[in-house]
Amino acid sequence: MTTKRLVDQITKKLKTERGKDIKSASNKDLYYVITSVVNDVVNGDWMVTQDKYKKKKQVYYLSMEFLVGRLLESNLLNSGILERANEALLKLGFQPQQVYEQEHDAGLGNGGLGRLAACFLDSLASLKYPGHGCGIRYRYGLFEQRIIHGHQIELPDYWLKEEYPWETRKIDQAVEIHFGGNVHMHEKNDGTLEFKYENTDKVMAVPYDIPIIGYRNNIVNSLRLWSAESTEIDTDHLTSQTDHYYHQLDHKHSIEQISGFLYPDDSHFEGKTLRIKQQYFLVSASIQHIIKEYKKNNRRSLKYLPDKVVIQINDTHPSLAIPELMRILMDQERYGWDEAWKITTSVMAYTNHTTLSEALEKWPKGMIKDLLPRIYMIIDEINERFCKGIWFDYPELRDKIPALAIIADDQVHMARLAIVGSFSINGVARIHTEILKKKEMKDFYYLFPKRFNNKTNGITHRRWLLQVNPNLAKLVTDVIGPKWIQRPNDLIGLLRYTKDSSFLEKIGQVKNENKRILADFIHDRTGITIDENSIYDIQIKRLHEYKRQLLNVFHILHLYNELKDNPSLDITPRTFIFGAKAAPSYHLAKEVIKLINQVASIVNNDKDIRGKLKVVFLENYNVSLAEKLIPAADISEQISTASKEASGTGNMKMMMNGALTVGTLDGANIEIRDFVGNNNIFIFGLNADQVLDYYQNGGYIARDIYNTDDRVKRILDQLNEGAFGSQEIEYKDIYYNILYHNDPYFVLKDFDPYLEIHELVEQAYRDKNAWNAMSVTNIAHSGKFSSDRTIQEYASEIWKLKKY
Ligand code: 4GP
Repeated sequence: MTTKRLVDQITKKLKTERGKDIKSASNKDLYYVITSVVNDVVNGDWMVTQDKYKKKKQVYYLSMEFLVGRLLESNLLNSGILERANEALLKLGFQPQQVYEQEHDAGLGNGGLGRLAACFLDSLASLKYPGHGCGIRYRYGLFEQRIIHGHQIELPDYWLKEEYPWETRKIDQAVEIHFGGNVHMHEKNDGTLEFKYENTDKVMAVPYDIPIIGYRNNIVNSLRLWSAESTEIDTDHLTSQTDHYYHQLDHKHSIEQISGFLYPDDSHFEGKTLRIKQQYFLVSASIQHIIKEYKKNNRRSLKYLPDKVVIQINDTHPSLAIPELMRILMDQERYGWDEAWKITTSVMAYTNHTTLSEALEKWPKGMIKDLLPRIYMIIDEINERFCKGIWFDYPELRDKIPALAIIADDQVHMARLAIVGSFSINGVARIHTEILKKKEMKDFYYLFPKRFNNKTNGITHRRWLLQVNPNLAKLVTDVIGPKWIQRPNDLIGLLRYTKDSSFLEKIGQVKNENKRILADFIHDRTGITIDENSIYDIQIKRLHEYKRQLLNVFHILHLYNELKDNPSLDITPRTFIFGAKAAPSYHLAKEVIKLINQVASIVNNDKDIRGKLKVVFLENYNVSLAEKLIPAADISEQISTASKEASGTGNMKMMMNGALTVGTLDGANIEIRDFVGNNNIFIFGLNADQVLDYYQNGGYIARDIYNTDDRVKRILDQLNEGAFGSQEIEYKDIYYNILYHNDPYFVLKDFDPYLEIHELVEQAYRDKNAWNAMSVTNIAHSGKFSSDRTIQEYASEIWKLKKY
């Protein structure tokens, strides 16, 4: 499509679809019209793709979260018309970015796990793999964060207020889900058992499909999001009994609640009934759909389902898929237990995303029994058989049965269910998988060694380099050609330019330009003026104690104290930028947000500091904000307590954009270090073995550091005494957590090494040429962290999937 044709189409659609001409059209009108152009281009390919996939093996990625963000720009990019769309918009007198920003972020995820799912969809389609997402169409996405007087306030994110032009409602493919009721079992003449369900609550799951467009390959996969609606209202009772009418309306409302909102917890378990309803709703709808599709496309029995279908369970949230598939195979399709179990365990694969104990899903067994009686019976039987198997086949593990059983202490342990019912169990970075095997899931690894495998995470380089950093992408293409876009590993070709000073200078210029753009944005948003020549030191991620935003704040406070003592101290100016949402009920995390904001207002307004330090907390961190920040980062803060961050993916996005990592030996930082080498990354602090050893054997006393390190004492006392609070605001809880709960995340222990590494950062930054060379080395190695590599590994090693 030429630019001219595009201009014509836009003007025509403005008239026919929006009733406007170009003079009266708004950015919003243009947004809808261009979306419509993309949909026209894509719809044909979508049909053809689905048709072509019919005979292929397909993967279904079941996830409670898909954090897709905005889609227009990336859809234009993938369908190969971004440049012309930009030209057309400019010609018509519109700023492309302003038009793309009309789209509301689809915030249907919390953080890493949800964003990973979105990157995976992009890679599946771009690599021509038959793979689809199945999730929930929450009416409210992750809350919108406001900072008021330094405090986080949560507002509902009603992202569907305006029409969402990417989705298509498919009412004809709705399915019914049953909750509650009772199960009747009776023996049939042939001696087999039959299960009938009575008095269940029926919920209709209505699918909304979103196209997932492959990169310039005419492939369009689907993201299917289920919405909960009530089934037909029973009209017999409507007029005769008003009570009944109100009862029905209440009932309708409670059903719609199932897809009402996303739980705002990241790496944290909240055992609410509504949450388990959401989980079962997702898996039951998806599995019914998968079986229908299989039957439509294959004329063979479900015995062969594993040849055509693989289901990836994204964390334990969708692990009821295991008993649900068993239920359908046995109660509807009349398979016996053994055969059903064989099919199920050949279809299911499970990814673990965290070892944090507070994230472990454990449901009270009574809750599952009441809500999903038949599912409970099946889980009970899976458990019985599993425990018996251990008793007879692994007598050496008999003592451990209570710690392995799926139902224990009156609770259903979802990770155990997922492990027992899946043929593959993977962690998301090398160290994480090793911790699963050697520690968290040690006995399961002993039982099922072949099931465990590692798949280090990745990010889509199309969105996270090509789209968000066009100037860098162009510069890269200028020197190594465009092949890296299809084969991100080719970025390694950049290594040849790490000594080319004219190239390094250009890399520096691109970064400076991105920093300038960000400075303007920050000024517009917050009124804060930042020094474009300062080091942009960025930490953007969910707020969690283990991610240690607090360590970063301690560093800032230390620099502040030093400058107060000696205002003429010669330091390279720094801008510390944060973006982070805390779960609404996570008190300590919210305290840290308050602290960051308070430190920001003190530091930024202190004349003694003379602008050498600036602290910026950007509210409402989401995918779109990340897209603005990442291209401008000099330093990427990845400072989790070693052993706690399963992988991280922000670390990958930042390195791909030339930021240097300040990080612990945790998650994927280790693999980044292995590739770029110690000289191109700033590693500090305890390693995972040391941390785990302290947890197990003790030996760390936070108070000793407080007593011996004056810098630490000063900072903690300032927190405790309200030195940063105007009046009553103090940070006692943070103070107590460190000194009285012995600093569970080793902030004090890693404080000194962290300061030291930051001194090295500062020295390194003074030599721009050398800095840029390090930056290029990081970009060069970032291809290994493309989600194309990750998906390729899943496809060949777990899913056994062929490309279309
Ligand atoms: C996150 C992990 O914390 C992060 O390290 C990892 O990169 C990401 O999953 C994707 O694998 N976990 C979650 C969660 O988001 O909710 O458990």
